[in-house]
Amino acid sequence: FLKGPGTVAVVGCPFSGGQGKSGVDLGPNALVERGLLSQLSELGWNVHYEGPAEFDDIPYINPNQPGASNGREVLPDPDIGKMKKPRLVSAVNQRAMGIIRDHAMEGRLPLTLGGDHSLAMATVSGIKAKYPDACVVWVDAHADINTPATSDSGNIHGMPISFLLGLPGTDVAPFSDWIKPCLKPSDIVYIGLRDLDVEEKKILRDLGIKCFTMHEVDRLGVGEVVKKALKHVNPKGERPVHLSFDVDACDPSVAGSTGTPVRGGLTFREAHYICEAIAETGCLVGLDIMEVNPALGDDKSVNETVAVGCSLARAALGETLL
Ligand code: 6HN
Ligand code: MN
Ligand code: MN
Ligand code: MN
Repeated sequence: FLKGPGTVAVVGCPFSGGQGKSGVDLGPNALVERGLLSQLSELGWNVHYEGPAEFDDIPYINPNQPGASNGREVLPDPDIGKMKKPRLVSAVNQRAMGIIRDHAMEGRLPLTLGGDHSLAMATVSGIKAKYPDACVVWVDAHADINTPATSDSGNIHGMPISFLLGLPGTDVAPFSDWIKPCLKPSDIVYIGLRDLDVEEKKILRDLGIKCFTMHEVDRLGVGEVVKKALKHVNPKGERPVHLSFDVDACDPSVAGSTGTPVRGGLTFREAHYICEAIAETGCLVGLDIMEVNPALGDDKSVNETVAVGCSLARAALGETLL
């Protein structure tokens, strides 16, 4: 698979429907306007960008969002069980999955800019379509492994992993029309966890999913954590790696402009080290930078969070300190 800078396909996904706060849909443009595309070119990548993905014509828009209908027909999107905006989230992810899969099929490395983390349904499904043996490194304060039944919030950005694993209760339309359970518990490793729902802890333990919480980062140091994490999912260094980075993995003092900040997170260097170490493997085939919300926090927080989103992407795509 990909070694060294080739073509990166930047896929902006301006989408907030997997959670309740508006503004995360502004993340992709904020990252691009900060200069991400030219920064990646300077690293030697051939940068392919077609503008943000177009979701406005998907008819299940949030009826509470002012002006969101644009005069178009709005189909109702009542909850399915606890899931909020299920038809919208499914339709957006189905479209994004096609875009990401096609870029991967063309040999490009998809860099998906969120948008909320429900979009990982699309990114992981798209990467797995091209690289069936891919493993996933999930860097997040949260495990995003609630099922529609275990979720307290009903927010689908807390559920993508349960759909990708095909856990009980996820075989439900409209998601089941297109999501194929494509991950095994041994295909994923978490780094940075510190805010898990009770039911999520039970799922993680029952399935034996490898987790390096902030407790392990504290005890072992980030260098050892990444080494062990990669040894778990990619022991021979032969598997393609997808990195899904939720910026709320970082401490709020580093990336505060995000919808579900949790204190006690990764330092600036720890977060970048994870990306640098994955870049060094030469195995990266897909990258997500998720949950940057430029509508939250003061100007300083927004500026720093957007800058960190860019610098994490650069680090994962090979930027070195020397
Ligand atoms: N994220 N576990 C909580 C929930 O609502 O299910 C939080 C999820 C956060 C999701 O940050 O991508
Ligand atoms: Mn997340
Ligand atoms: Mn999170
Ligand atoms: Mn719960």
